Amino acid sequence: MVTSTPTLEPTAGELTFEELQLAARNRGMPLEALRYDVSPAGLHYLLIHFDIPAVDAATWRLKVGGRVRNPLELSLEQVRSRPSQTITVTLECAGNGRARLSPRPLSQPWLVEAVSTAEWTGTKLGPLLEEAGLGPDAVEVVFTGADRGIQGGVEQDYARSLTIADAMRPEVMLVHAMNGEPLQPQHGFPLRLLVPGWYGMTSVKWLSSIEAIAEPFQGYQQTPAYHYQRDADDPGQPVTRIRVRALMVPPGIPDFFSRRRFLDAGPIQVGGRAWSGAGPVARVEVAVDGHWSDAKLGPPLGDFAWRSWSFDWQATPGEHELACRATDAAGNVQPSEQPWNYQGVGNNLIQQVAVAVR
Ligand SMILES: Nc1nc2c(c(=O)[nH]1)N[C@H]1C(S)=C(S)[C@@H](COP(=O)(O)O)O[C@H]1N2
Ligand SMILES: [Mo]
Repeated sequence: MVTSTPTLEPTAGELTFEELQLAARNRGMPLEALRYDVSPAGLHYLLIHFDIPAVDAATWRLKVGGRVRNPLELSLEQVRSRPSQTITVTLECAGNGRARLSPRPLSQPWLVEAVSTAEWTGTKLGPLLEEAGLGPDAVEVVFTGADRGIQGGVEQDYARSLTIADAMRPEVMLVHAMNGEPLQPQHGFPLRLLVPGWYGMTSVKWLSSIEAIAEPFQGYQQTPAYHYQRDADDPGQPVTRIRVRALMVPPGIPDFFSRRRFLDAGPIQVGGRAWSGAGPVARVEVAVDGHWSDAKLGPPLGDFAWRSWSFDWQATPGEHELACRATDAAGNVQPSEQPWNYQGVGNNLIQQVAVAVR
């Protein structure tokens, strides 16, 4: 085990060079791409903790082992020839919105653009685990990627676990294709886990092994990472499902440097997407200068995909503030004040967009 960067305390200071370095590697989805039902693969956001690993598809094998009766070793061809399904799934990074927290946890400094939707093709995980035959003492399944690095002073392969019950859910898949093409290197080629409805960290890329274990997994990315903590000493609660959120396609045209929005007076349709990992989106509202009205919901794209919404606005000259907020079927609604937590995860503050109407 190597010790490098110690735990980083949140800062109220200027953006650091290290954050810029992460932001330049891990792109967000430009918000104008909220207009697509399915994000073109080249616009899908990216979050890569370490380096994109070099994987040779010809020699790559998926190992399924640990507390199982029949350990398996599968080639990519064997995985691809299993029963296949394609589902449209919205992924969002748990750190989305982190950059606006104050003090700001030092990590990937997302504003709000760490969300995208793709059509993922692969095979259900459950039947594969049944073939391997989970032992009676198995309580969790650990998914390990081929990428290795150091975080929080701990050298590690990127790894996360799911309980057996979560791993057996019918929507949990091993996916080898995105938008009808083999996975691109940055999205986990040749195979990744996909856990619809959960924040992105759960969908382990560059999958190399699946291991059933008899005790809850204690790897770095499981704990302490991805917990809602008050401070460094708080064990916190694990981050799981995506919190409800709506975002809008930025209206009008931007100023190059500030990204401030300008538009012409008259009728304009404001629109965007809304999603939740806790059930379908039930309602989206738009506020113009603090006055809320219901937006129109578009057709659902699937149980785990964002939903479009639109709102007709008669734009009048002057400065205006637009906002949008979503409510899911479970009754969760976005907060109007920024909640804070030590890792800066699970932020779903209502988005506000200032526009100048001419
Ligand atoms: N092996 C591995 N899997 C990983 C990651 C990683 O760094 N390594 N990042 C996770 C995080 S934090 C997110 S948000 C999603 C991002 O998936 P994408 O880059 O395909 O959008 O992948 C997850 N899976
Ligand atoms: Mo993430």
